[in-house]
Amino acid sequence: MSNHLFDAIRASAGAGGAVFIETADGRRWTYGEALRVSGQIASAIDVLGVRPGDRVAVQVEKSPLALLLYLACLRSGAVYLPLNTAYTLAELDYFIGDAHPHLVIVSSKARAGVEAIARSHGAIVETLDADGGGSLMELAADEQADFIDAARGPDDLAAILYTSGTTGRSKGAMLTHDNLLSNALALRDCWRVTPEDRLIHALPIFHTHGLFVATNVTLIAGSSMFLLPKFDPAEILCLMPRSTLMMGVPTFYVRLLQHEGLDRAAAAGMRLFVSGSAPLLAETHASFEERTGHAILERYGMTETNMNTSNPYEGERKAGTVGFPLPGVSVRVSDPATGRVLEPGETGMIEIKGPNVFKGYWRMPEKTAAEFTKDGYFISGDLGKFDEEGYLHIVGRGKDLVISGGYNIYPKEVESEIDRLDGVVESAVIGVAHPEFGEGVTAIVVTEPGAALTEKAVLDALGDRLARYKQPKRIIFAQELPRNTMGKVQKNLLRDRYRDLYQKAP
Ligand code: MCA
Ligand code: AMP
Repeated sequence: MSNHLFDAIRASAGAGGAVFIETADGRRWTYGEALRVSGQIASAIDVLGVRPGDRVAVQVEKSPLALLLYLACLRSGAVYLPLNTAYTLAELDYFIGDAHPHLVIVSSKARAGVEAIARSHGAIVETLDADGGGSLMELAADEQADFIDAARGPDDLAAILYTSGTTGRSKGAMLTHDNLLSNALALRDCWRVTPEDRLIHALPIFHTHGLFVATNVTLIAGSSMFLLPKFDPAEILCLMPRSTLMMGVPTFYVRLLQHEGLDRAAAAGMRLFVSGSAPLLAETHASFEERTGHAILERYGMTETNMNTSNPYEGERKAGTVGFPLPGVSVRVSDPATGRVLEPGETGMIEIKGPNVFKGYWRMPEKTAAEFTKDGYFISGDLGKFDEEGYLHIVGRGKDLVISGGYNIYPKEVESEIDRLDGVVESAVIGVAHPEFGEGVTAIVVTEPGAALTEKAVLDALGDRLARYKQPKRIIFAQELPRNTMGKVQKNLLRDRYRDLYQKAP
């Protein structure tokens, strides 16, 4: 019996004594220990009644055990469903109701709130805390480590990751064992990751970037990582002399550049800096190279497709581009109106096909069908063009999406929450250039005559409805929203009108 992804991880995990994870306090987890403990957790999950194909929803703080829980789910054949720790109970209710997990794992302090929601959807709850406490590890401690991994083929589901939906509600992207394995192998080879590498891991582990790109590549290369609970520039600068690799969103690099400790000496031992999840400004790329001597390598991916393209390891890492298609991945630019595949220099819809592309949206066959072309390419919603040298440039988004600090926010979801408030006629949520987060979520709100709504009142009302990063940085009240002759709100005009909102006065 084989388990497609975990067998490959096991084979590349290297000698049992090699270090997989080191935490800031110097605690080390070897690959041997990771195998043993993930086996115990897999046994505990089995005892709790989780069967292959069942979903296990996980909303826990980042920690080594949280990663071993992910491995345990792969081994038990469960479908791992990570959830942003910032999600409110209202948001959690939707995910649990939609995915119908058998088991929900949260921190001990969140248990009381989540229990009723889970029970109403027929799920059981266990706990896992950042310090290793909680009921799950109590159960696992009594279990054997020699768990027999469930048989899972390339096409079986390994994970569901929710992506924000253009129509408001999130869609669960179903990712298979081979989606994850093929991508990890391609990235390991492209970025020349070896057992000698040590990654600075400061990303959250509930999204593709921190969970699959950073963690799966480490596992499949048999390399090691410093696992940090969150991004802290001073801590990262301290770790650089003992590290070789870092992966981050553009905000990481903007914040590192604000730190006076960032210079050539600090980064001398580093081999590679990777950026993704949002556009890296060419000026950030240039400043970083000037300060450290390193050209950041930018790559492009999506939850639905994992990684699609990457700038080269050897050869020019062209600022403002996302490089070439990964081996085995086909990327094309098409005319959205006619479907004609465009020539270099022509801008159109970026479309993707390959072993990296997901199986579809959980229980949404029509939405899935709508996102693919007749010949099987996934329609990304990103607009781009290839240049004459074959580098892909992302020039805009065809989808109404705000990316703030690497997190995606769909305006419709925020607008729906604002529109339900008393005194609100309508609202438009846009992304406005922000020096630190790339884009800042901004709401333009039209109120009923005489309504006494204030910016603070709107923000307070959103407090327990939307995760913090989705909440507008500013609320602007307006008499009306600009509309075209079809009655559609002209967000481009609003983006233009408020484009300097977050720029500091010179
Ligand atoms: C925190 N805040 C934010 C964000 N993060 N606001 C908007 N956007 C954000 N991303 C708020 C906090 O709630 C707080 O608000 C204030 O900003 C300052 O918090 P701070 O502690 O400074 O923030 P932080 O904890 O340092 O977080 C910033 C961060 C973090 C490090 C950039 O957001 C982050 O780790 N982002 C990475 C996201 C990521 O991994 N994306 C990958 C998705 P207040 O003061 O009002 O309370 S995967 C993906 O996109 C695809 C597949 C791909 O290609 O990778
Ligand atoms: P997500 O839904 O979190 O998977 O985010 C995917 C989206 O992030 C893509 O469709 C792009 O719009 C954006 N994205 C990811 N990487 C990059 C990049 N390097 N440059 C520009 N946009 C990016």
